[in-house]
Amino acid sequence: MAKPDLLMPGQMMGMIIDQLETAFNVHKLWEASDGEALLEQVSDTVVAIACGGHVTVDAALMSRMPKLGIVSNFGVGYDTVDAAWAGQHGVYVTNTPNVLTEEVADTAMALLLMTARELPAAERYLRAGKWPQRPYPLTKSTLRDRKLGIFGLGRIGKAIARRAEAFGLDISYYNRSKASDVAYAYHDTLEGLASAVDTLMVVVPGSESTQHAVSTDILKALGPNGILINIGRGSVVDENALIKALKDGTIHSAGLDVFEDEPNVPQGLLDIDRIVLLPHVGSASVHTRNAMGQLVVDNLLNWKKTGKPLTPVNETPLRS
Ligand code: NAP
Ligand code: 8YV
Repeated sequence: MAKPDLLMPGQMMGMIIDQLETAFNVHKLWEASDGEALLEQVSDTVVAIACGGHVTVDAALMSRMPKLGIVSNFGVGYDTVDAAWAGQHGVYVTNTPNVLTEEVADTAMALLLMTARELPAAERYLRAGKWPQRPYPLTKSTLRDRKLGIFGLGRIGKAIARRAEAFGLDISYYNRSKASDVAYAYHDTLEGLASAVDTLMVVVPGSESTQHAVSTDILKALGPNGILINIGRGSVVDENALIKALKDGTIHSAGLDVFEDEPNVPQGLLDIDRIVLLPHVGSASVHTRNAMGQLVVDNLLNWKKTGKPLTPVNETPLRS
């Protein structure tokens, strides 16, 4: 029997491609010399899409595929996929929750420590041969006595909170709804949280409701001793407002793993030496990326076999 057609708009890990090719006829859009011609050729028969990274799977693309049943996304965040449209049109969207939670929480804590203690700048100082002249200056900030506010206390937010408890930090959070399984202090607005803490950890998904939620007003509420860490999505922070707040002392520092226009990082951020900038490496170990890749594959194979994927997103719940 002929294998069903699957569209892969952007390059994915070899272990994903190899496994999918055993069950699907995989069409690699990124390799096509004429992408539009490939889409013309396969759109009527494509039943599945496998995607990830910065590739957008929007209504315009999905609506060209009358037989589409599933979009399997590499990553727990799926802001690049129009899941609302998919839900309204009977198309499953799946993501990769849980398998990356602990890795991303490790990275978030590392980023917080690196930022508070200026560790990357101190390392650059040593490599530049400056240590023999004089020791690296004492850091203005410390993790000691910090109050950590978590914006997005979900799977990853809770894993960060567990780590932060061990570091002796006072923890509070803001979500749209109060979590029933934790005793951390809850704030029902982001402004309320930012006013009550000096360290804001962003770990919410990118969405219309979180777009530029971290604004000039939120940074002012965080205050001059404030540290902003963003491990969630670049779109959540107004980058221009952040650059201004860092330059004029509205907040003290920032550690960012995600940016508004990845992989482009604004010069205004690159120019500030004391802040810490990572190239979206929250989940980027071989161990965790393989686990994510396997879940992308398993969602597709399970759907092909049973009609149901393993981890559909909220907008596309399992159908009986
Ligand atoms: P999750 O379990 O769904 O948690 C998301 C949390 O955000 C929930 O507690 C949710 O609570 C809250 N939230 C959502 N929209 C909100 C809003 N408009 N206002 C306030 N709170 C809101 O997801 P997760 O697995 O922890 O992942 C979180 C995000 O981390 C992902 O979506 C992704 O963007 C990011 N991420 C980044 C990396 C990286 O490499 N840097 C890696 C993995 C994930 P309520 O629904 O109650 O509001
Ligand atoms: C991935 C992520 O790096 O899971 C997410 O939401 O941001 C990261 O784990 C990314 O999705 C891979 O493209």
